[in-house]
Amino acid sequence: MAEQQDIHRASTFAPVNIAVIKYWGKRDTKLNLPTNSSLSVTLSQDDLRTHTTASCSLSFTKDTLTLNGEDQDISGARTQACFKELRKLRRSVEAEDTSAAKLSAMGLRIVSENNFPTAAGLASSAAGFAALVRSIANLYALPSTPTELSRIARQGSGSACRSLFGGYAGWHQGSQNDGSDSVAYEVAPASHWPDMRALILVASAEKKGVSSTAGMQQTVATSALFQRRVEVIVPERMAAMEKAVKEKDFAAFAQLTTRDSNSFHACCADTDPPIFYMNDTSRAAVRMCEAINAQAGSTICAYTFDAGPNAVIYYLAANEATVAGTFKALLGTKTGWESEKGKAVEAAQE
Ligand code: 2P0
Repeated sequence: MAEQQDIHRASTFAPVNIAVIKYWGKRDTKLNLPTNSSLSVTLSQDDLRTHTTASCSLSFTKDTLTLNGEDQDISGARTQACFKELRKLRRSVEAEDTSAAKLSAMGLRIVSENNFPTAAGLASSAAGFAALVRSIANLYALPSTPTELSRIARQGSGSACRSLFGGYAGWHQGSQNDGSDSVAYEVAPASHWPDMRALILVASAEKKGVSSTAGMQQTVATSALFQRRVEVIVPERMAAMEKAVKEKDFAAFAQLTTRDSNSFHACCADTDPPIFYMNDTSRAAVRMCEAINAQAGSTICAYTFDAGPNAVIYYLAANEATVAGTFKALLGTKTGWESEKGKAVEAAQE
């Protein structure tokens, strides 16, 4: 009988993050170095997250990755860059401690499960690469901080670097050509502003038409609005957004969030050929948000849209009944909001 080889294993969860100051555009497509800094809110792990188990063994003859039970192609440069960087760090651990098992030389088996629609504009790659990197870092017992891991996860998918942090996370665009300073950082932990809530309205669970990766570089190459966005608008908004989060100023947070979403989608429309991620259903959510705020006489909800038609509505727990209640009352009666499964996912931040 063949000798049973040891299997080493580690698991982790990584949450979805939804940007309130958007990342859109790269100055280096290989390293995923962005043209502007960004800031996001990490959603509760219970509701939208990737669970990943990384294992390695001498009996694994090659690296493999399955997502929701399906084998994935891992030959792409992004996944390979993550594997390579993590193995390099493990090799330094093994060089320092010669009694440490030679895990870096073993095949890796990665098994991931998302509990939300993949690539439907719900930042699935963010949670996916964050979970992949952290599970392998745990498996390799690397002494790395979330910031160090964010540098690696960024190479998998830009927005993934922010999913290494809970709560309110920023991503410095950085200025170094090697990407060493293009890392995520904590703006504030979730406990700082725990009553923030996000309601996710799934307008479509279909895969998006133009991928973020391709779309953003079309914008960089062709949009005239884009220059002003990265040079003036985003730097000002990053500072204002950090202040709004630190001061727990919801009205300022909301105004910056909606304006930045609209600025991002305006740059998409200004791309040649134009890119449209929002649809009529998305625009109905914008109007609904405005109507709720007008009725309340103050800003109690904010919308934001990523590279897809699904809306994310931010509000505070005290306004749950007014904001989430109004949206939920309309779900099921208004066509268009239901995904194939008729689902609106509510994600409460911890
Ligand atoms: C964001 N998005 O900040 C923005 C807002 C979409 C709209 O990050 O090429 O999947 O893998 O670095 O991270 C989507 O871009 O792109 C994204 P890659 P990614 O969340």
